[in-house]
Amino acid sequence: MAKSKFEYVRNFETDDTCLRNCYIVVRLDGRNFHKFAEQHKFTKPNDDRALGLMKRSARSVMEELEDITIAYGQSDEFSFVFKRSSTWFKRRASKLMTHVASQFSSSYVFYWKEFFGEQPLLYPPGFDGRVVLYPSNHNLKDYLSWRQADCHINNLYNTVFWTLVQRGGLTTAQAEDRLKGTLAADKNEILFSEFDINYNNESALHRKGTTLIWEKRDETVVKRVKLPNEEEKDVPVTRSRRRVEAYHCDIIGEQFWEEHPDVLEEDG
Ligand code: DGT
Ligand code: MG
Ligand code: MG
Ligand code: MG
Ligand code: MG
Repeated sequence: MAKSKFEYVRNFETDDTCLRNCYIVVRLDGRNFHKFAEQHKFTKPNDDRALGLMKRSARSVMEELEDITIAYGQSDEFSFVFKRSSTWFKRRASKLMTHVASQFSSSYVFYWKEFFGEQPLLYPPGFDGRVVLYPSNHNLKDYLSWRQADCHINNLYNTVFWTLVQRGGLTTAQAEDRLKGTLAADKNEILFSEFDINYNNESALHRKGTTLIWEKRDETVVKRVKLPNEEEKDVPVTRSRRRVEAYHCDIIGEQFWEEHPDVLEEDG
């Protein structure tokens, strides 16, 4: 077929193929969620409806898109890791990132009611996306550790801050002042000695964030089969099914990776 004289404009497209052998990480972050949380009356410091909706939307991303092996989320962000051998969309960064962002955003709106019930969604939320490549398992684990450490630091701060305000009767300015220059140990001590709260017993979802991975589970269903003699019989059929499982555990240490060796591919 003859090409039109306009065909050459294609050559203006830039090549954004991701380097081979690298894990492709797409991280999304809610746009101006400071305001979004205020307007939708998110509870402080953590709103389990909002976190549940983020997790549900991330699950939809993993189920609808190919080659994502692990996802990690906290607050208004989620990171998705494509396996290093993925050839989905020829590894084009813009295609991968925009598919993740749009699938996540539409899911966030689609599933809103499941988590917020009759409370209306007041305006369409948006999420930014970025792509980062990691060449080794070590780098990838450090990336995920960085996000989980961020979750920990913010959650410890927010937990003490809002406890001082909500239970201690401090103003937000006083709570801020009180926490200036404090270390993690000081914050734990305030919670423990003044409010009888052991931070380690707080919700794992809030302390550790959400990790999603694929897992194989055996599922047994009863099937009605026809025998050669035309009789019918119920027989149990066991199938191994892949499904997305959620964890709220430490992923900085080695234990998680030892228990889930299929998440990462061999280096080299
Ligand atoms: P950005 O990302 O630059 O467009 O601006 P923000 O406002 O989204 O800033 P970011 O992403 O650094 O911080 C996330 C905001 O979302 C932060 O202000 C707190 C809010 N947020 C996230 N999860 C919760 C929650 O469970 N409860 C409440 N009350 N706020 C939350
Ligand atoms: Mg930001
Ligand atoms: Mg944000
Ligand atoms: Mg954020
Ligand atoms: Mg098309």
